[in-house]
Amino acid sequence: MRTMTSAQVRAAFAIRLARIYGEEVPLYATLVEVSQQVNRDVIAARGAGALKLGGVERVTAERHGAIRVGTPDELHQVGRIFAAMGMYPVGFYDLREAAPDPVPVVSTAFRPIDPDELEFNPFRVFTSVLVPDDPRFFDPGLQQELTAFLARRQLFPPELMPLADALATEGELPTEQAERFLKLAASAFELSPEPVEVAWYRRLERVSSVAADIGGVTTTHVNHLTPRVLDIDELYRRMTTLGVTMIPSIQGPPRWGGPDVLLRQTSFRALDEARPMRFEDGSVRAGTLRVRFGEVEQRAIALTPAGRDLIESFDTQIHQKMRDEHHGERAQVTESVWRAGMPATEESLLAQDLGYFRFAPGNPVDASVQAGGTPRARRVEGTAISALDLVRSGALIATPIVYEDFLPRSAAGIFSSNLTGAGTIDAEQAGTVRDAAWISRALDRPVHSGEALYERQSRESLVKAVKTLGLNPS
Ligand code: OOG
Ligand code: NI
Repeated sequence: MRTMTSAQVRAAFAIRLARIYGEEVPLYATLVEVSQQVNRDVIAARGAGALKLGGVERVTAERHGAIRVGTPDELHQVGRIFAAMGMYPVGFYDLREAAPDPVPVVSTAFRPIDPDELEFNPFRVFTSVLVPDDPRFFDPGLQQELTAFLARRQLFPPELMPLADALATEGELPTEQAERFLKLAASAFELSPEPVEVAWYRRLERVSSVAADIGGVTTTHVNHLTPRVLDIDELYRRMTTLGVTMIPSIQGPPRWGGPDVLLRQTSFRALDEARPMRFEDGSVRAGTLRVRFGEVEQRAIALTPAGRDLIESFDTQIHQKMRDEHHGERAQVTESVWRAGMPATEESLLAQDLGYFRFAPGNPVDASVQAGGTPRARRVEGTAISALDLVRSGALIATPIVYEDFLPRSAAGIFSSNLTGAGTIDAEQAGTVRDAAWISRALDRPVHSGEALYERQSRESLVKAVKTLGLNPS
């Protein structure tokens, strides 16, 4: 009997969503095409070095999706669907705290957590859940109506859920059932032809256009699907040359002349999409909504908590400099702050334990390197062996671990740069408590920490490489 594994279903699901999204948002095809041209050019110019953060097949196929749901029950179902495809919740993002444009959602991302699974297909989905009972956004009357509206709808067909559970438990399904799962799961994220109830949608939109996108309709859809590009500045230039209106900036850490870090993202502006609308007199007419956009991203090395703290401190410095002095353009100030404070090479990121690396055995080892032990550099557990010394002697090869997660500030920036209106918020009220533990309870599964996963990958690769070299950590 032919079967499909969870990983194969994940890869196929990413392709199906791309087909759906590409038909719905034609400019997406241009974005993918330009991304792939840029990737080919970067690989031609930089060779293998361009691919140390992921092989060519991985990067070419790599996408992240973004979806938005309304209730803990819907989130729970989403968790089952993604578990079927080997995708698990990682990280917690509170977009309600995002200045200057708070959005009434909290989020996590579903993704593979095992390095081999990520290399096979790294498809991930940024998933937001509405907080309809947050009094800063919704008054008591609206809270009640919204909660009742959400409780009545069903996003996923009942036939899908047992298929999802079987695939999650078995790790594979007979091909026919896997195909059925794929069809049902993908079509749940297709844009619905059902008319939008205009009065209800507009009421929510006055609070937040994201609230309207989630709670204003009885279905859900992919909000965006994001390809990965190896040079996002070049992608931005080429899209602009083609006449596509991009958001004004690239979000995330700057390009500054040293190693790129974490994640940089940009997007083209949300476009008018035709949606049938039902008006209060009962008539249905063609209308337009503007909620979906085309995002693109460049991924780089994952930073340790110390590395994250360091670049946070740059933001404070940049802010102060822009305020206190006439330093000129923000881009120049940013670059000078980064150049002054950030180690200029990957090796120095390793030396100061600011970035995560995985290790592989290099040249046969010279025993003398075992003695040293450079301060702050990664140690082989239970020994005085320093990974840095082994790397410097050529005994170990260190490769940066790619950042697989999201950045709360960029996510907020992406949300807000595509909003149709400012929305309203009552800052005097206390927010409803939502945290990683809440998401974990709603999903009935643990929410992983990205940092813990990078840390484990780094440590395990180090122990293995050192054993291969015959250094046997105790
Ligand atoms: C999600 C926005 C966040 C990202 O890449 O940071 C996001 C949304 O608009 O639903 O996708
Ligand atoms: Ni995104």
